[in-house]
Amino acid sequence: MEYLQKQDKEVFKIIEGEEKRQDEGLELIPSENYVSAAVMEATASVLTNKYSEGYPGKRYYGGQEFTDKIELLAIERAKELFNCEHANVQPLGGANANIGVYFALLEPGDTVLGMDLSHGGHLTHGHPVTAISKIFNFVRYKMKNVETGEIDYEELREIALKEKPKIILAGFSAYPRELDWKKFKDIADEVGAYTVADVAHIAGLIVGGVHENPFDYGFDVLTTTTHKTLRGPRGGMILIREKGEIAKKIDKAIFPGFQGGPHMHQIAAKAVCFGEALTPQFGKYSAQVIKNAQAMAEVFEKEGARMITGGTSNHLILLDTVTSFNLTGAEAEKALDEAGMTLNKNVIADDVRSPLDPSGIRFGTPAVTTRKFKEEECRQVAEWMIEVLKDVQKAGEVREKIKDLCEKFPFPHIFV
Ligand code: DSN
Repeated sequence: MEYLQKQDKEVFKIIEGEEKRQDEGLELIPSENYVSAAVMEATASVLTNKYSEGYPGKRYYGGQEFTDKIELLAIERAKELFNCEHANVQPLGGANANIGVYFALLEPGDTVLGMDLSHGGHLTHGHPVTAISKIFNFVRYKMKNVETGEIDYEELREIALKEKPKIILAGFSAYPRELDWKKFKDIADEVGAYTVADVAHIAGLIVGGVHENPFDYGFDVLTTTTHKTLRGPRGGMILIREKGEIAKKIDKAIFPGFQGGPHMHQIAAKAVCFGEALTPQFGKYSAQVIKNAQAMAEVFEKEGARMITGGTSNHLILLDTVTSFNLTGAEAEKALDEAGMTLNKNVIADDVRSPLDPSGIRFGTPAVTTRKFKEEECRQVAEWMIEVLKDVQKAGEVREKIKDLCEKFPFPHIFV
């Protein structure tokens, strides 16, 4: 960053501070990761200068020789990764991807059946605080058993038969288990609904071959971000199983429907990330993410701590800190932050506390696995977490140990 350093020391110093924070602390937020230097270079490239409204071959500005090539390359790689016929790589984020799908497939007032926020769903699955909840009608399903994580598929079917949703949305941002894609698809077929899976959290696990792909069960559409387990730049994407009407409607909904010019530098970085995800190393990475999360869960289990669903089958863990350590989610987040472990407070199923100070925390292993942690290091991190959660005064002491560990595992810049 030599130019930035010379021209604007103020900004340079802030970014430098963030780099140090990322380097010396542990990133345990399950929706974050470290990108490769190649992804970063593409993100910082001259493509940031270019306007490209439209789609390859059909743009509203001149000078698209290279933007068309990069978008087509990203699309081809995305299709190969997820085994589908169409991809829209323009959504600026996961929320945009979900909203684009609603506008493509629904009329105002139509119903979407999605997962309850406190049971793991996402704001864009129709929480009343969102703008989309004023346009569409969102109804919710939940887990049947919070201790095992089993979704109440019978209730889901009953709600679907009663409410006649046009979309059944399977997906989550805080659920530590796998969903039964087939059950969702069967219920959707019974009521004539589209099947949409929001795989933002598990996209990397799917393309790495360690979680099932909803397209294998006939899902119509997948939405995702590109920066979580997929380990790419911040951004979103929509994948459509078949070329045809749904794909056309989705393209129109994104542009000109509700986005303007796509961010071509991000699309270039998405192409780089997809290239990385197509390598065999990525499959090993994905498998290790889950092994690492399960190693952490074992330590919490031995401690007798209460994890929502009793453990994890993916990259994340939800811990009830009030029951286990007599700390609210906000208190736990703060203490662990002071110890150099970044994670987030999170509501747990049917939480009686507010989202700003809920009953639990959410953490996971995508970033530390990129850092090359294996089960041994993850078990150690879980033990340090417990030490701090039992006695918040230990935060400073643990921070030093984490700094030492981080020195041994500097976050890597080159992956392939
Ligand atoms: N903000 C993301 C997460 O942390 O899960 C979801 O969009």
